[in-house]
Amino acid sequence: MPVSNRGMLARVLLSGLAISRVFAQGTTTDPAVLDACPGYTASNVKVNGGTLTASLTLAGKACNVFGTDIASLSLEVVYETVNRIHVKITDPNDARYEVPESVLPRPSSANPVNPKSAAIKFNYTTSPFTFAIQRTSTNEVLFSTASHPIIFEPQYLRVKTNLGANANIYGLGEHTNDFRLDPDNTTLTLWSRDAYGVPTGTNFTGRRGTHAVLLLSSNGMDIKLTKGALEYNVIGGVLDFYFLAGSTTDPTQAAIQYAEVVGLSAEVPYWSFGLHQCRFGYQNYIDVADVISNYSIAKIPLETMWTDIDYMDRRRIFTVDPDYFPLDRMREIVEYLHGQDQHYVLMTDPAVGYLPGEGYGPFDRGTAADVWLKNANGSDHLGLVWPGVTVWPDWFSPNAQDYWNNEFNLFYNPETGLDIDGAWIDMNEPSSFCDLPCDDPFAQAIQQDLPPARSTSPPPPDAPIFQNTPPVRRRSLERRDNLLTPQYSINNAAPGGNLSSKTAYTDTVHANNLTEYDAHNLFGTMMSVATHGAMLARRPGLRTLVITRSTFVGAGAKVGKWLGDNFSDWEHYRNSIAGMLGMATLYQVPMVGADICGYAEDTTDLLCARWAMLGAFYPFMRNHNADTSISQEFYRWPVVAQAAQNVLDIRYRLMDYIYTAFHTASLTGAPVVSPMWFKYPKDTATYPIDLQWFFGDSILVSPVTEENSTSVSIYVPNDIFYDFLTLAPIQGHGAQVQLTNVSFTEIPVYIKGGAILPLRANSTMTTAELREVDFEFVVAPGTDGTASGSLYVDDGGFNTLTVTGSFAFKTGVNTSRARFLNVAKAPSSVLLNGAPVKKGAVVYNAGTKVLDVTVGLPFTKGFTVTLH
Ligand code: MIG
Repeated sequence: MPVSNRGMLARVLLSGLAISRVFAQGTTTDPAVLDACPGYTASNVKVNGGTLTASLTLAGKACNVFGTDIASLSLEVVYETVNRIHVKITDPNDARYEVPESVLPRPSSANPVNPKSAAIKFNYTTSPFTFAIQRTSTNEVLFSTASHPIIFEPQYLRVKTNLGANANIYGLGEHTNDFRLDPDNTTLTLWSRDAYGVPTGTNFTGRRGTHAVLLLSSNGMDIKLTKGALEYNVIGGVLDFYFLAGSTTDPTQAAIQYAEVVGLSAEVPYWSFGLHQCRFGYQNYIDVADVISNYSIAKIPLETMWTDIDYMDRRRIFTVDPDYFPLDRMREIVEYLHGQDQHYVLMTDPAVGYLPGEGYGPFDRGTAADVWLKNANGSDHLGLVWPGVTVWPDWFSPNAQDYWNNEFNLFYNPETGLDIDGAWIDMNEPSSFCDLPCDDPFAQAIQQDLPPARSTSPPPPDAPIFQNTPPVRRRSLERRDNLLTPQYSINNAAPGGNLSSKTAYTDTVHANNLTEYDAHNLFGTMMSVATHGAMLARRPGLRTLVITRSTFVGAGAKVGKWLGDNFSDWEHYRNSIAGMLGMATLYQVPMVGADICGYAEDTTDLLCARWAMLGAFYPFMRNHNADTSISQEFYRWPVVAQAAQNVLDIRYRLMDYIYTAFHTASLTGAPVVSPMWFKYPKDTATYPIDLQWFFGDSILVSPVTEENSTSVSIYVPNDIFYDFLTLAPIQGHGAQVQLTNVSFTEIPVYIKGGAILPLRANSTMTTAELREVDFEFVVAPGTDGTASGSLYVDDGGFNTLTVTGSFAFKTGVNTSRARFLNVAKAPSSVLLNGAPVKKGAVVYNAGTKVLDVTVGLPFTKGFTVTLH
């Protein structure tokens, strides 16, 4: 495990926000005891085309490890597509919890395919009942319960599959492990907590192909990888598996098939690929305005300014502090930003101050609409968050969306409030500061000094800002289960390990009678969906950006996320890559990034410089910082400013390339970033690599990964690449290559042979301006001498559909030039659309082998260049 417990312990105590196994409380069980359970016998097997059903009956004396074994179960297997088998085991006598369709709509299983045509097969034995998934083309067994009986109890389900030795396993939720998981000794616990958001996608690959498995469950679970096996230990719900065939040649297919189950990812606005600046701890409106000015003065393209909870009055959502962040001055800032084609994002937390009788509208209106999460006795469930004692919206309440829309409309109102362009949502695990037993949150609010007093005096209300800035352009539920402390205790890392630790109590009840025990892991995604809806409602037709901390399966269909509270250290710099790949490559949450330069503790100039450059190849690029850390805006150190300028020049020129990748992903599910093995699946040396990755299909990023170092050993597959800056060819040999003298203002970036890149000819200070810049096309032939690429252009998400149904956008831009790489010698003639080009329109560089041909035609017109 890359998370070193000892190192983390001090930090956990300091901040309480790291991912750590220090507090591990999970149940360990002798595997022999579980394997001695009786399992089930299948009977009454009925096969009807692509559907199989059976009854499962307990095959012997109950083992009752963590409750009572359920005597009879039903099995349903559906070949939903040629690549997907859905296997579901439920209790016919008890409607157990399942992830609601309203949260994750399932793909249809109404038209099963003929198993004969399927890429994977469901094989089974009846006595004992075991099942296996087998790849048709190779006979490889991908999943098999043989020799590990299924255990199915009210609050404990166990499925264990054998794996080959040294299996290549990726995924299993949000974590900070290596991208390739240690197959012999890994436990991943899926229970969202502050510092631990959780989807349940699981992918694994083998040398003979890549397939994927999704156990669709929002119940808490431990997934254990032990030598030769993968074991799910789940504390409720049903067994709801999707097996995806993936492909023997192209791992991307597994991601695409996963998208068919969980939904395609959302497109985000063009502007959201610009640079975002945030921090916790901007003291007042002058601070915020100064940062905007300073970016402009430093000529670093700040696209979007953010403000954290600091702006709130006593940390109450939907308010501004009248002295520190007065509304009129904040409106001035937003107006200024919009006037410069820049954007603004504010934090909204889910917890609402519990303030009866104080005239706090968000609380009073929520109470009137009866939207709060309830205790089993019907009273409001109280938590403790930033404003002190709080209630939480129950996203299952029929009134929750209207309530949230209305609050967004009132507070984020363009005429009277703060006209934000995107939303940032946090603390939605949901997180609570209340220590168990949380029986007097009011006393704890006093003890914990919530809301905290401000440590600075208020600024003058009328300070001049933006002076030196050059303009840029109810219910109680009968349930026998133990909802607070089930017998099987997952390895929850919150203090004490209790399920309710630092979150809402797991026996609280939602409007549809679901308990938080089952629905806990859905909270962040449900808040995401509601917030996305509220943003669309207040600006109909405008695509928006919502960035959340906690996610569940399917979240990417609406929102993006950041990777939570990291540290300003090299380990987190490195493991952010695996974190991004998990979300963007595997889970279909492509708009993702870590806090650049690090969140907790103090960054350094060299770490921040390197991180600015690494983070420019996260899809979501945001510098964010904790309240007690030193300032780390990119202009604070010359080396960081230079690094940021250099890399933003690359990122902005690539803007339409990555925008195209997002568009394609939203249509097909093809990932926007990939680990190396996705592109070179036959090359086993790529399987563990998680310090290099592909940004889009063709940009290989290989950052320096060690402190104070100017060298890095990178793997270059057996393929042709081109240096992004010089465009010179580099032949890879499937070997490590040592790069030296990589200065603190550069990052190694290569173009994979075979690509045509649509680049903007130069970068700009805003994305709005960028859209006026001409394109140039870089033709980077692969080893076979061919290249292809794609470019999607629209209005950037600003307009809605026009009446005729086509996007209204215009490009006044031209194609300035075409750049041909790896041209062995200067051609004797160059034709543009059949006619010889003027002298001076062709420039050949024998050193780099780059041939530039001036095109100068309207971008919307196609053209042909012929070289002889
Ligand atoms: O308890 O809003 O992860 O990004 O700056 C901390 C303050 C609450 C946690 C988020 C972080 C944010 C901070 N929040």
